[in-house]
Amino acid sequence: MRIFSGIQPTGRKHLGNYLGAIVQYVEGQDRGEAIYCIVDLHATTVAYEPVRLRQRTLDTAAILLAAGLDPARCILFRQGDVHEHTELCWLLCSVTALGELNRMHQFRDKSAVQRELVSAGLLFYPVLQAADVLAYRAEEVPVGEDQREHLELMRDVATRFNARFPTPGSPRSATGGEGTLVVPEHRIPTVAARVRDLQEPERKMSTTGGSEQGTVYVLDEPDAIVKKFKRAVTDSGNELHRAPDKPGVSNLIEIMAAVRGMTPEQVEADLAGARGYGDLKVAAAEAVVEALAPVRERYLELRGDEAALEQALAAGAEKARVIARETLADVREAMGVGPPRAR
Ligand code: AQP
Repeated sequence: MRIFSGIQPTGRKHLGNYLGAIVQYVEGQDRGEAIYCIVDLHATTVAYEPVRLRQRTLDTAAILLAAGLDPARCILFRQGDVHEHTELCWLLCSVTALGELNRMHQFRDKSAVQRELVSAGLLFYPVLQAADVLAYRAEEVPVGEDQREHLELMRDVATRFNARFPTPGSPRSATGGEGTLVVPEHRIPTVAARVRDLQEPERKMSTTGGSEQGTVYVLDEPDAIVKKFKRAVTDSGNELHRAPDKPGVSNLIEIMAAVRGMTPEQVEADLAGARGYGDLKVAAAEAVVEALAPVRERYLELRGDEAALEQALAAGAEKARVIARETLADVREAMGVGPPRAR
């Protein structure tokens, strides 16, 4: 089983990124051949500062390593170091429908808030994302719920490519069809797939567009985490169980379940003796502090050694390139691009 996922280098990774993606990445190392990419090229699709992008790439690498990624058990690299991603992105454009890109929620939401320029990169973001995954012929992509739409587009692109450019004898796709590209499946967690903003529980916790007080960062100090949970917006009533009209309480229960490795039902049963929302907030804060404090401590140790982080990313890129180069050669061959492949 080959697993691939990408994460943007925003230094301030939050609890949604942690539960929706990072925890799954760590667990993926035990289930298969895990490949994880810090997608610096994706981060250039909105306004950004070049110097900060480099810094944040290292921040993100340090967070991932602190959370438990082990370069001996996975491939961790920076997207911009493996040029095959951008070439494949261009080649996949030939089988990507413009209308589909225009309809993507993320494009619509993010383009609406760009003040100076809506870049074409923002529109093509999901094609580059498709290239990231398809370059490795990954079978599984761990992501949060917000990426479901992009995963569907990626599957359409791979299926369309295989149909448009058939190559006999190429690897079998995950869906059973023959083709150069593997059609991947998403892996969305069953609990906390969409962690919500603590202040605005109808919205997802988010790097852009969320509230500062409602966003718990992986690197927040324990006191700050406790404060944010204590101020979390809850709902009317005082029952400690999940319900569609209780997004705030449901969110806290799901967060607790995810960090404790329990089901939400077990959390609800444990809370049977609790006195109300105050107890729930304290219990959720304690559970999150317990999970994030060691990550923060390890991060502080790792982040100081930039040369070691750069070296780890470079070593990961070497390994990634070997796999991506092979796929690109097959894609070029199938599409009739460049000279025939020497075998
Ligand atoms: N609220 C969330 N709950 C669960 N999973 C989430 N993810 C993001 N938000 C939540 C998952 O985190 C992974 C990395 O996302 P990214 O690379 O897009 O990083 P980001 O830009 O910092 O994440 P945001 O917060 O989603 O940014 P905005 O809101 O600015 O677009 C992905 O697997 C994602 O599903």
